[in-house]
Amino acid sequence: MTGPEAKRAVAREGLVISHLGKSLAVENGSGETILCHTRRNIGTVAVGDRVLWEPADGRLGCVVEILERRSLLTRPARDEKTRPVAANLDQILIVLAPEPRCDLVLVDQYLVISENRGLQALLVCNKTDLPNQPKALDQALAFYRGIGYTTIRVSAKSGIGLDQLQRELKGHTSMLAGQSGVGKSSLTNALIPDRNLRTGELSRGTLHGKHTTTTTTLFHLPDGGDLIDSPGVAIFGLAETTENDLAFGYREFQPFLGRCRFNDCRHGDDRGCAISHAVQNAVISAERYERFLKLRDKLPP
Ligand SMILES: Nc1nc2c(ncn2[C@@H]2O[C@H](COP(=O)(O)OP(=O)(O)O)[C@@H](O)[C@H]2O)c(=O)[nH]1
Ligand SMILES: [Mg+2]
Ligand SMILES: [Zn+2]
Repeated sequence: MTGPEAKRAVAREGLVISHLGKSLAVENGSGETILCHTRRNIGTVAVGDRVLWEPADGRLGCVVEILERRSLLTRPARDEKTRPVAANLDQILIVLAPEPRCDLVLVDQYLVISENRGLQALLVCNKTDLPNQPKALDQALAFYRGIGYTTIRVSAKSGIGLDQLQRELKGHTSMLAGQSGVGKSSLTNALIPDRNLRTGELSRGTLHGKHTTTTTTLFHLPDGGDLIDSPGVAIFGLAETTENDLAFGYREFQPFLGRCRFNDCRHGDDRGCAISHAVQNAVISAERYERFLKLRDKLPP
């Protein structure tokens, strides 16, 4: 056999669990990790991708095909328009904490992406062991619960709430999202005790000695399900989001969409806007609406 025939004969399935420089760590059917390079022209491989790979020299391999994706999260990139971050997710865990101070515009942004990609979103409030729990954070959580999101209070440090979190993760591929320092890597550590991940130090970090997750990595949870931890704040942006997507991403706006006087309503000070009318009647939260307008004005043209 020659050409594609021969290649197909030895290609096998694997799961991409992380990027290591220019290589990929691919897990085979027996749970072993094979360092792979990627054949050119197959597109950019993401953590969570199911792929076909072929053995190369020694313990190395070559990824030859990306199998069909259930979902794909991307982030803005300099040269390309976007870059894939994680594939085949079905759930996003938005992690909040008393410190660093909670950025609700960022929370809304994650929720907009979740709504538009059909991903479940869970709000996880970490560091509940700290004595000082800001009232604003509790109020924000109560608000999101009120519009139908599941919220969980946990502590990676004391272990509070981790059993409930584990139940929510079972059977899903979930990704941790949230500002740097909220405790994403600490939660990964706590959920996967036999992994010794390095977590950042908010207070003790020095400029260069700061340990943080340096690469997006997929972990298998002991009770079932997979968890992806990724460094950085803007793990995914609104690069591919239109104004319509944004309004749809505010789930409590959905019943009002299509009811504005004008088809091209931007839901600002437009006449006959059903959304701003709902805000005036306190059916939609004014603060959420303010954040919607803020994000609307930040969307790329
Ligand atoms: N008190 C307390 N501190 C925590 C908790 N989880 C994480 N931290 C601390 O918060 C800092 C940032 O944690 P890290 O996991 O690196 O955050 P990441 O940037 O989101 O991955 C570290 O100093 C952790 O020790 C928690 O549940 N309670
Ligand atoms: Mg981290
Ligand atoms: Zn409108």
